[in-house]
Amino acid sequence: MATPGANLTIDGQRLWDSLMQMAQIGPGVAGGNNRQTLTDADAEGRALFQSWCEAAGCTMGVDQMGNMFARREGSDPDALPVYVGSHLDTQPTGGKFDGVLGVLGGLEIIRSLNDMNIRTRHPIVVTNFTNEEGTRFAPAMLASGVFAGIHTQDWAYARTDAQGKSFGDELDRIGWRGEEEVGARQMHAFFELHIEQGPILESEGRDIGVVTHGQGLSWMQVTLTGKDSHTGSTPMPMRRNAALGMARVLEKVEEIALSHAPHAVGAAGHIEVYPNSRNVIPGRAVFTVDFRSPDLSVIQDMEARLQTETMAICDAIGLEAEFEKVGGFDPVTFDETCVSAVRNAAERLGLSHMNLISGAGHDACWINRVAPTAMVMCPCVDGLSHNEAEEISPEWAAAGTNVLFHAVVETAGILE
Ligand code: HGY
Ligand code: MN
Ligand code: MN
Repeated sequence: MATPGANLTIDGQRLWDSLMQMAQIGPGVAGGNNRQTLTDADAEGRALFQSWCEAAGCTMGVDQMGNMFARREGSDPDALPVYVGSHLDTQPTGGKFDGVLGVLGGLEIIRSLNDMNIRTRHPIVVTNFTNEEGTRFAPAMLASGVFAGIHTQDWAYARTDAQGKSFGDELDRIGWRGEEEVGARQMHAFFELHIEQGPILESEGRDIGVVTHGQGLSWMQVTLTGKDSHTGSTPMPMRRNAALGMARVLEKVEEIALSHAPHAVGAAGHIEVYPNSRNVIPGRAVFTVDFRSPDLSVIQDMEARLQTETMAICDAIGLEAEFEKVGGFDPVTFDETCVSAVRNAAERLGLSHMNLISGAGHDACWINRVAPTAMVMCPCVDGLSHNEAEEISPEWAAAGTNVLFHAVVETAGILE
């Protein structure tokens, strides 16, 4: 097998045009995207992606979680395919590149191999995993989690959104429940290109992140129960204010994360108070605490202290507390051989690079359980993501995709 030459590069303009065209689907209100999973916009984005893949000569498979697999044949049909991909769903105030770059970067590899009439030994499969974000149906990385055997399909189908709609019903409604058994596919390797979603690469002036590890994540949903009562006529000592309890707990979340500086992080992005009426003291508060660290023992310590501190706060102001773990995964170490393929590609292409621990969760974190896996990262402006102002440069997109291209093709075996 040949090693890809430095002249093996993708068409950066075509990639950028595809990114901008996909960004037209499910537009946000501030220039980004709101293409949440299993919405009509998601269905539209899926259809566009399928049309592009079929135009590039791929055959499309879809599994029972709606995961999409666009296959380009190799010379050896029995060889396990090299998979490459990410996710097309976005946050409600998402950017144009989170996930999408990894899916359309994979498609650009197929398009470039076609242009150069290059055959690989192993087939290559470009993948779109359903519901990576976990914003509409918790947890994040739901469908790649079912694929990797972490969650059962029935449990995933029963997950509901804020309107009480179930994952399974919504998947059927948009017509993207495929026939394939989830997880039946065997992978030779899996590569995911993703924007960093943090400030390190840009501040270090590096083009490429060689992702050696992914930090672990804990999503703990906390329900505080007090008593609805009148905000005007209820004397202060008689109040059982669930929102006050939540505020004090969130202050403790900040303290707990900072006590494990510099790597641990903590916050709550999902917050609900009931009945959420201007003149009713909230009798119930429901929120999800998101703790992360590269060190599992730190995550466990933060979870334990959250419960201890919450109980003390509740005792002091007459609340009850319930805890439910609604998502999480242990810190991830990616496959040495795949990571080396990424690093060698960056070096061969003369791109500045550095080792990186992924701050965000990705489908690759679950797929790493069932196949040799690695990630490529490119910088993003100010490290900003999960914000409609998320931005990358066409040059960063092309550099990341070229590294992905070389790592995938080297692993798939390029024929002379
Ligand atoms: O939550 C995460 O890290 C990912 O963006 N779903
Ligand atoms: Mn993502
Ligand atoms: Mn995301």
